[in-house]
Amino acid sequence: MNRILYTGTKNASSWAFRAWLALREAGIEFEEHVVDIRRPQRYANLNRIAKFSPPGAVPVLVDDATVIFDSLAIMEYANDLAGGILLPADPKQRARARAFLAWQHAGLSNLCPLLSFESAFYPDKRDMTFDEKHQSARAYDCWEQQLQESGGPYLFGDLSLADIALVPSVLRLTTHTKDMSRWPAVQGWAAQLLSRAAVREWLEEANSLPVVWYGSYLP
Ligand SMILES: N[C@@H](CCC(=O)N[C@@H](CS)C(=O)NCC(=O)O)C(=O)O
Repeated sequence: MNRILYTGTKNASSWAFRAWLALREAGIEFEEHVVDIRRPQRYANLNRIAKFSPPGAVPVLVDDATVIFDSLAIMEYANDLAGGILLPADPKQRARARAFLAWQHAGLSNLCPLLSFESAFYPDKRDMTFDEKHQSARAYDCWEQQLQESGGPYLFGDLSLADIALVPSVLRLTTHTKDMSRWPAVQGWAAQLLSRAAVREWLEEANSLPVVWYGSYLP
């Protein structure tokens, strides 16, 4: 077996985090190669990735001769290798879980570009804009309802790819939201997700790195 996951700088690559986490939660063995995606070395490093992976981005999973170059595809592959344990067995619930994955993959109502993953690690957080508050409240309402329907502790009862895909967003949104009291189930779910061993392992390393600052963070 020769399975290599090319990931990114741990406080700067939410897509790599999702793929890495899905493989870890699925119990799949892999070798990890961290690609430094901070500027300016980002360009040379990603050019090297582009030699074997068309988008020239991370994450990429190279499983023997097979190159899987998108976080969502890697997550689904991790689930397949683990016999489907990371998606609900019921087809309707599985489709709902995939809808959550797709929403996240498409940028979560444009919240991800506004509040970058990097910003989750800034020691001082700016106030959210009106639009960010509105969009994040919409996401929280939806997660709250889903958690109430399933009874938790995760969105579909057991941990699934839907929860895993949302970890980076949960981190960046909850660290910017001053009052979560309207969403008690989301608060419990977020605490449970962020305390998982694999999540803590990634975040411990991410927190030890110098922050990756973007001037565009300030409105
Ligand atoms: N849709 C891709 C997005 C991957 C992505 O944008 N990765 C960033 C790092 S988190 C990257 O490598 N960007 C380089 C680029 O797009 O030039 C996925 O889900 O894997």
